Amino acid sequence: MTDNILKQIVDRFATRGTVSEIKPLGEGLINDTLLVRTAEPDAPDYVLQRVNTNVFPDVDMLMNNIRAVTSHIRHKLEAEGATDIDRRVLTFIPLKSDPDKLYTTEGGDPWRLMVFIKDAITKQAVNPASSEAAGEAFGHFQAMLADIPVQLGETIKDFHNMEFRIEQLKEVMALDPAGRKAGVQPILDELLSYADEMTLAERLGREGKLPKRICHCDTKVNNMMFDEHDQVLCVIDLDTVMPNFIFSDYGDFLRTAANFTAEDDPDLSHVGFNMDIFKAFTRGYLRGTKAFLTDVERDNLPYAATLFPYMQAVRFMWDYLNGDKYWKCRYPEHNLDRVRNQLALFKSAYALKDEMARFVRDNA
Ligand code: GN1
Ligand code: MG
Repeated sequence: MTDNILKQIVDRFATRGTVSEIKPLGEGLINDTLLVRTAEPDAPDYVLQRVNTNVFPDVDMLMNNIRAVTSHIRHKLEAEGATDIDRRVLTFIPLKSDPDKLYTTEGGDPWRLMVFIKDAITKQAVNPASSEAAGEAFGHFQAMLADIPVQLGETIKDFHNMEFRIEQLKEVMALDPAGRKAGVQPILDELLSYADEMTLAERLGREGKLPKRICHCDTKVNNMMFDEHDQVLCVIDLDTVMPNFIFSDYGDFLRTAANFTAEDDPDLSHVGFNMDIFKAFTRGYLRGTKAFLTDVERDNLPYAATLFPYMQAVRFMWDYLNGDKYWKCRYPEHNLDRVRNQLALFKSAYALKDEMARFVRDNA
């Protein structure tokens, strides 16, 4: 895509300043993200993002959710008397032609623009101190959204529904479109042997023992911005904010932060569940969610810590068998390395469940 077309896209939005440079930003696996620099020192820089409509087919629903969430959080922060609000919640820019519209389809695909948060740090890994801050911040994020006055849409249907993810894997196994199944049969057998146990959340939900709350649903370490003092500024990447079991936000953070290595490290001797990160994050999360967490939710936090590496292994395997259509892959077996990594992380966490349960009990 040429700079000129990108500039035309940016020009649809009610921005300040003149664009001086547009360049790639970050490493998201789903949407394409660019940094838009402006020439004037007093004009903000922006983040331009193309929404992946294979993943998010209903862009109106998506942007309505995002508008509801960001304005609700902004009001909460104002009411709390928070300072530096522009760095603590994302600001999406409306179109010049329609102040109610937060995306353009100039050039064919949907694009949106938000203010680039200045002097913020994103991390691929955290230490115990920043982990505790993150736990409290995600708890606080859920608490702030507990009374959002609108019903949010499910931007990806059944996104963290473990029963659905198992069915999806079984479907692709039956079709085997890429002819890869025979080569990974032992891993499939191992994955599916945990299926009953790992679908506990859906059963508890059906029995009325587990509520759905507004969750972020992609609480990876790199979806959070920190300031120069290691304090969490804000949570980014709001596409998946939707009603879900709270396990989503708790479990997915630990999946990335408590792994001793990256989710695609092919060297499994590096993979393992870091209890120091678990303890720090859990302490922060229990503090941030004190006002609303139920006993069933709290007692199942160790299950949630195992659920997300498991779910991610199942999802990566689904994509591998399907011929790598969902996640960007840098080499042919990239998804399979991700599967092996997440399965190893799952087993490491699984072996620590009793220790986790003791910690949660003692710190509740
Ligand atoms: C995707 O876009 P990104 O990298 O934040 C995925 C997450 C996975 C993650 C694995 C909408 O997140 O659910 O955990 O990749 N998001 C979607 O790297 O599927
Ligand atoms: Mg991201």
